[in-house]
This record gives sequence, structure tokens and C-alpha cells, in this order.
Amino acid sequence: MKKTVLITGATSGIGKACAEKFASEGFDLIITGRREEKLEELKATLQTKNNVRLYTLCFDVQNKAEVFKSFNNIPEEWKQIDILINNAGLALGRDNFEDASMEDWDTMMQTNVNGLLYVSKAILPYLIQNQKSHIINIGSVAGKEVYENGNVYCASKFAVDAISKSMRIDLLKHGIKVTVIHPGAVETEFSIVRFKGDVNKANAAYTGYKPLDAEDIANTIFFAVSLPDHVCINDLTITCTQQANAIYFHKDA
Ligand code: NDP
Ligand code: 8X3
Repeated sequence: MKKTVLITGATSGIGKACAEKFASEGFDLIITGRREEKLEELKATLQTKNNVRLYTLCFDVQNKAEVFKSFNNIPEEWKQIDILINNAGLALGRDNFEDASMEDWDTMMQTNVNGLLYVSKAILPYLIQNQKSHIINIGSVAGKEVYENGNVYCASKFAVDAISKSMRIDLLKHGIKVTVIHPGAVETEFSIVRFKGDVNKANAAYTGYKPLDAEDIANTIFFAVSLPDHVCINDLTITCTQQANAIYFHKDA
């Protein structure tokens, strides 16, 4: 029987690359995001290319009521969820503590922390029922070391790390694997969003070295979910070769 993967934030970057990878490997997919037209476009492309079924859900992960309504209303045949990839997330601004916007802080915490909690809680009954399910949370190297002006984005990803450890303990009795992936710099829409459309600042974030591609992360996630039932990768940090951690890069001269 085909397996089903639920990917949050599938409209671009890492989430979209995961959708492409899992579809190419024959998984059925539930893809989510706020941009409906991007979800529908991806659904059409992946259905044409691969012999798989896709279901789209358009909601804002920050909205608890919307999240629960979306999952309570999914058709019965989509309730068999094997893998949850909690990927939706963002950084907003890279500002010193005293200059940073409190609205940006709220959005980052509500998306990266609350959103992940709401989605996980909403589909937990399906994952428990399934027994051999797997939760993949997308953390960050920013959840391993704090860097200058990273303040609340870093805090949100430290929280993802703590939540992942806690989920692994509490869900042990249900046989649910919990893996947290901590990527370093990946070239996606992430920096455009972080710098609020400032393309020069966004491009500068990836200049002088070869960053990871979204596909690198998708392939790593696929590897983690392809391991035998008795093997669980708990925690995996992945950077490009020119990045050592959240702070140190070796850039081209
Ligand atoms: P992108 O900006 O390319 O993708 C982010 C995705 O998250 C989009 O699909 C977006 O969809 C979705 N999203 C954002 N906010 C919400 C929301 N409130 N509700 C629902 N969906 C939302 O960035 P990445 O692919 O790079 O980011 C994916 C994850 O990887 C994030 O958690 C990020 O923190 C993490 N990460 C990224 C790194 C990088 O260098 N790029 C490094 C380490 C971690 P839509 O706009 O349609 O809602
Ligand atoms: C995104 C990577 O280094 O910009 O999580 O925080 S970083």
C-alpha cells in the first residue's frame, strides 16, 4: 500500500523539494501552504509527472482554529498519514535586539513554534492510529548556536529542537519516530522573506560560497524516512562544505 506524507510549507523551497522527491518515489501527498495557486500548480505538475494522488490544504499554521478545521474535515481516505514534515517556517528581519520589530518576533514564534505544535497536535490521532509513523521537524543551525541579530529566529529554532526531543520521549510508546533536521544556509525564498523583498540583501546571504539546495535537504529527509523500522535518526545537522556552523563560513576570496 502507498504511503502518505504530509508536508507543511510546500509552496516553495525545502517543502516543495520534499514534495517533488516524495512524489517521484511514489508517495501520496498532502501539501499545505497559504498560497493556494502555488499549491494547485504543484499538485497538477506532480500528478502529471508521477502516478500519485495529491490533496491540498490552504491554511495559515498560526491560526489554531483553521489548522484544526482543515484536518478535521479531510476525507476519510486521507487520514492514513505515515509521515509528517513540519517544514513551514520563516525568519523576519535580522536586527539587533533593541531595533527588532515585535510584530516580526510574534510572527516567527507563532509560525515556527505554535504552528508546528498545532499541526502536530491536529494530526496526532492519525499518526498514533498508524503506529509506524514518522515526524520530521525542520530546525536550523540557528537552533544550535545563537548568532548576532538572530535573537528570536534562533529562539524559535531552539524551541523546535526542544519540542522534537520532548516529542521523541512522549511518543515513544506509540512507536512514532521523531527526527529533527537542522540545515545550514539553503538557497530558497527564505532570505527574500527575511529581508522583506530586498533582493540585494537576500542575494548577499548566498554570495561567496556554494550553499545547500532545497533538494539536498529533501534527499536527506528521504534517506531518514527510508531506514528500517527499528532505526531512527534523532537529530541531524547538515551544512554546505563552506559552512562550519551557524556563524563560521569560509567564503571565496
Ligand atoms: P521558503 O520561504 O522557501 O519556504 C517557506 C515555506 O513555509 C513556504 O512554503 C511558505 O508557504 C510556508 N509558510 C511560511 N509561513 C507560513 C504560515 N504562516 N502558514 C503556512 N505556511 C507558511 O523557505 P525554506 O524552504 O528555506 O524554509 C523552510 C523551513 O526551513 C523553515 O522552517 C526555515 O526556518 C527552515 N530553514 C531554512 C534554512 C534556509 O537557509 N533556507 C536553513 C535552516 C532552516 P506560503 O508562503 O505559501 O504560506
Ligand atoms: C536559516 C539559516 O543561518 O540564516 O535557519 O539562521 S540561518
